[in-house]
Amino acid sequence: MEEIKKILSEAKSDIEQDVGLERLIEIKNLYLSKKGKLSVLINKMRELSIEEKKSFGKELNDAKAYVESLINNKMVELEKKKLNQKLESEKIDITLPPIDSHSGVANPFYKIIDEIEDIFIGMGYKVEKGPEVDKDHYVFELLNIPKDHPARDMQDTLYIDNETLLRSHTSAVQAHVMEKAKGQPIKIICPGKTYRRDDDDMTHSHQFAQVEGLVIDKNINMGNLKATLELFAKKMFSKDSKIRFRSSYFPFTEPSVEVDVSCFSCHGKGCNICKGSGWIEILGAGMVHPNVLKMSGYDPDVYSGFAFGIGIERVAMLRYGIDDIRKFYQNDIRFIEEFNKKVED
Ligand code: FA5
Repeated sequence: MEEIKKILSEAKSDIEQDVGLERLIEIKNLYLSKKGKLSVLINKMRELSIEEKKSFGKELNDAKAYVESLINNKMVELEKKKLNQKLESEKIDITLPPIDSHSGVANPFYKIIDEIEDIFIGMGYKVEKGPEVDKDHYVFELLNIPKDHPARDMQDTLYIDNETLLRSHTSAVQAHVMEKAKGQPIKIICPGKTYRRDDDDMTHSHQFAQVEGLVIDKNINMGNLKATLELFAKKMFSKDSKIRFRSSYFPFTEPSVEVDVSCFSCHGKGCNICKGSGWIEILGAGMVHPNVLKMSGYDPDVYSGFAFGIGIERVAMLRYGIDDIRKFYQNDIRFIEEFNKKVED
């Protein structure tokens, strides 16, 4: 009995030391394994009477159970400690300011296209797409501009070979859409990039974008065109901005007009942006020429139509007070961010 008490107190003091998990398992083996200090005391039973065996056996079992419970409690305590240490080392201070990160923003150019599309979709237009690298046939021939026509000089074109070119206007899409429509009514817009050998300045770029519009049906007239463009201008700019129609010439429309909007910078007084005129030209338009209708399979005595080509960057410049078209293509992140702020406001 004395020995049980002695071993028990040894075990208690061993367990109470500042031990780790590994050492605790060693202690468990030291006292409770088959050859452990407490387990081997069973051999003493042989020397005892039946009565003594009973009380010694009980004392020994109780001692083993006690040591086991001490070890289990210590194990729970050590695991808790380990978990707390882990939590402490992985602690996140949610009060710290976030790391400054730059997320990408859409190029302003696409935001303007979205805005223009929304306005025309609201008027019942469908959005079409056409190729940027196109055939002379679609960019010129089907638009009433044959090979030796002087109107080809109106747009200095970038050719890839004799027949293939970078489209100089989105009007090329008119020809594609009419070909597909096979004599049926049309009401589409087509936004896209265009290319010309123009000299770059504040309002001109060799690469720019247009939105083409085309409506063909019975009884379409110039009044419909005017109302459509006026509504577009009112929605895109303020109600106060002024619009001016100037008669013009395009081989694929008759009559033809150019449409100007009052200059955003000088409000019509004249400045270097509008070259002193007070106006900035944003689009060309007109009634689809009977030859164009005929070439694409429409009877001009039954069908008529109007078309327009809007300069997208010019619209963006007017709408958001951007003074130089070249900023759209320089990819300066400061400009893109500043522009996005203006759009969100
Ligand atoms: C045309 O391109 C005709 N296809 C428009 C048209 C369509 C007329 C349908 C009739 C019917 P124009 O060359 O004027 O027309 O260009 C139209 C618009 O594109 C201009 O008003 C202007 O806003 C823009 N634009 C033209 N050249 C440039 C350039 N170099 N840089 C930026 N914008 C330009």
